[in-house]
Amino acid sequence: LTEERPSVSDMNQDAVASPSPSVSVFGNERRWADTTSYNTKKKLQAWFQLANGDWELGKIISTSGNESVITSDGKVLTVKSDSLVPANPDILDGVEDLMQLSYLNEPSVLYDLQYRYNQDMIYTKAGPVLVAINPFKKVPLYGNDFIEAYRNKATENPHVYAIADTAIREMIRDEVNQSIIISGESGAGKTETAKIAMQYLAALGGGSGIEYEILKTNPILEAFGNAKTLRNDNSSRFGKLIEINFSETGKISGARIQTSFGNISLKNASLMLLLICGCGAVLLEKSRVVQCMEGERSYHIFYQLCAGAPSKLRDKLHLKSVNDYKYLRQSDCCSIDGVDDAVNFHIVKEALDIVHVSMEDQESVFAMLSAVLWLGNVSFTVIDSENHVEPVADECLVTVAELIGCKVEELKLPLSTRKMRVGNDTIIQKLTLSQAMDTRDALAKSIYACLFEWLVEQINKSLAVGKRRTGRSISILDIYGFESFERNSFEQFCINYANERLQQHFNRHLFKLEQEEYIQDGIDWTKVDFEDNQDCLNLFEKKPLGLLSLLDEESTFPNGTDLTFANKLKQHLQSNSCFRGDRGKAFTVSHYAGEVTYDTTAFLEKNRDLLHMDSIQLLSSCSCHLPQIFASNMLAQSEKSVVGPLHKAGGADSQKLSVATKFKGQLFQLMKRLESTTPHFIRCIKPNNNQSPRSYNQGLVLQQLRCCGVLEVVRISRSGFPTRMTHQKFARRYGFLLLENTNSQDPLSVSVAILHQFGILPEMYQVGYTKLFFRTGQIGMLEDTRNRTLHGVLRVQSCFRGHQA
Ligand code: AD9
Ligand code: MG
Repeated sequence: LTEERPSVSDMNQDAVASPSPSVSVFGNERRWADTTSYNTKKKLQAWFQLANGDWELGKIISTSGNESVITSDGKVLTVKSDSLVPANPDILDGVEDLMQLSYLNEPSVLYDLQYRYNQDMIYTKAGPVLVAINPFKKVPLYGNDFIEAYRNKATENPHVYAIADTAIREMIRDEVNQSIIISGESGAGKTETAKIAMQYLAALGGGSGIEYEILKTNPILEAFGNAKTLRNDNSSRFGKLIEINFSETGKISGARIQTSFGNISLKNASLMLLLICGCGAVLLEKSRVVQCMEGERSYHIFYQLCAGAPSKLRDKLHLKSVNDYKYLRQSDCCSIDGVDDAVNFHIVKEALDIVHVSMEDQESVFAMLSAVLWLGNVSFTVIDSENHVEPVADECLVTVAELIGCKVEELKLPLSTRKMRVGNDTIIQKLTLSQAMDTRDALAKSIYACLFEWLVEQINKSLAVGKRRTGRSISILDIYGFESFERNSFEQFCINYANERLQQHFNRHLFKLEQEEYIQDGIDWTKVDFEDNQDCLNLFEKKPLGLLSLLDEESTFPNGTDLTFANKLKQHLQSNSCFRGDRGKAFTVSHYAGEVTYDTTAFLEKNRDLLHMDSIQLLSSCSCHLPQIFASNMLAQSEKSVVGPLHKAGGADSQKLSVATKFKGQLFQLMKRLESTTPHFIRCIKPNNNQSPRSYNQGLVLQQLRCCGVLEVVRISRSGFPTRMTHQKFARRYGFLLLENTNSQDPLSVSVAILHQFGILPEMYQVGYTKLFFRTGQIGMLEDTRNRTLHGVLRVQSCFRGHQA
């Protein structure tokens, strides 16, 4: 090591000695910097910022006054000394945990991630959180050999497998359900990451064959719930939580699983078995069925069906090609590079077989899809001087009627009229062109959304058949990330609200609860501040004057419009620091991840999401195979009457939960479930906006790191004690490793004896009233010794049995 390359231990001392960095605020931007001014010593490496915002590494040649001369890439530059940011020594290049960095600042973190990314090491730890950078290409990190390596703890490289492995071990050790919470922007790799985690859980918990079925739910859910967007060719347009249940019952084949669990817990050693899977889907983006932006597509399944259906099915469903359908044609994008829709159709069909969706049900599903497509082609003619319309009774209308199983006249009725009750009388109102088209589209969206929910239900039923729901579970959450576009609508409003809740969960776990626990247990600890987003959540949730309440209120007014809604927000929320009313129909929310301006156009309509009674009646009475799903779905909603423009007038229109209220309910359920689990967080990062490999855009990565709180986590974890265990548990778990008997049976005395025997340094742990607290990495060594010892005992035992035999 040269002068400029101090050893790692030197650097770590340096890290301990240097004050911890803090967040400073520049306008709305949070930036990271070490608080002490950097001692601009000669020969030291430092980061300086280029005009485009990127950071570059240089070496300081000299410093005089407030200016330093540095060399970088053969160039000599003069820069302001206080703009320099300290760089880590080369020996810390590419460390696998950001916690190991001596200087924790933005350019150093960016560089570490980039250094690793360039070598296909896409995973990096940020203390307790796993950062995953999307490689946008195949990387040689997966498959059985890797699974084996992580299962046997033969490697410590950060990986999704390692997170899944920890989840399993902690589930067994602590007897607590676990969750793996995956977040990130659209296209960052959440869904792929979720699949990789499932792969590991399936491999370790498998044996009954059900794990194969669980993996097969992916192509089905993706076909029906994913679509090509401008950001991601396979974008999930719904959020999902997959719960994989483990049980102690059941047969297990061979000793493989025994060994993998043998060193975790002897009690459960031989009886672990992956059992059932529950899957919940929230807020499917319905509007995509009838409309999507240029260059985007509707749900994959439509294109797959058109391209891959065998001719017999095509005839039966009157299928045409993609370009013949208005819903699919309108966005001017029918195919995806490198994707064969026909081949994928067969994969989906096979998966449906595997999860036991009967042939008859499958055919009904396809018939409904075809009906949706044909519905989009239904056109209207004006029938009177008041611009009232009627659907044209052509091939389209006839085909829809045939597919859903009703008479053409029965279909015509809700597409041209609307029944309304005024007092005790029912009057029939004729529809104008735009009303009729809205009704047609609403019908199509409803059919599709119900179909999707029904499918999820079928999958869940199939995976749960005959299996007891016992034992513990690991849930994997793959939900849309924070979205901020040029134009943000109701969908972004809901998505960002959900992310605000998830961020709070993340904060609570990693910062708040953590620190509260230190204080409660009376350990020596200086409080660290973190960004709390409670104010923003209040802005959404407060009653009666929060965004959601005001939206629902306005949605119930017959005369409410997007403009009156926007005005109401400005009237009531202007004093909230997270809110700003903008010109016209827009308003801005200051989210944890940045400001987003929402355009309220169509907010009320999307929130009401009306399907008129006439349409509901049609869907519940038609003779197609699935009327019960529409009926049960609709009735369940209409019973909980909340919103409907004619509600106050006692109209016969549908009265059901608003979309925002339903979404909030689902979100609360989700949070409740997550709160009862030990969370493991994976933050996915998109390195560029072009979905291309080997391209790393510093600014883009930095913005995501800031959004998801990765840097704060490292800061807190570095200064905190992330591992903890009660005195009892610690004594019970490691007490048998003691070489000398302690005089006392008291758990605390036993614990202290263990700490001494293993030479754990005093600054590496703290003894609380009820628990022991450790800095990162400390417990690992103890666990290893424990596992090795237990493994040795098991081997000796089996040898002994061999001898006896
Ligand atoms: V969205 O919010 O659903 O629009 P995701 O789910 O975050 O988004 P997704 O997992 O779909 O992103 O990843 C996008 C694409 O990145 C995938 O289709 C792959 O082509 C690519 N990707 C992501 N992760 C990996 C990986 N670990 N290895 C290889 C990957 N490719
Ligand atoms: Mg996804």
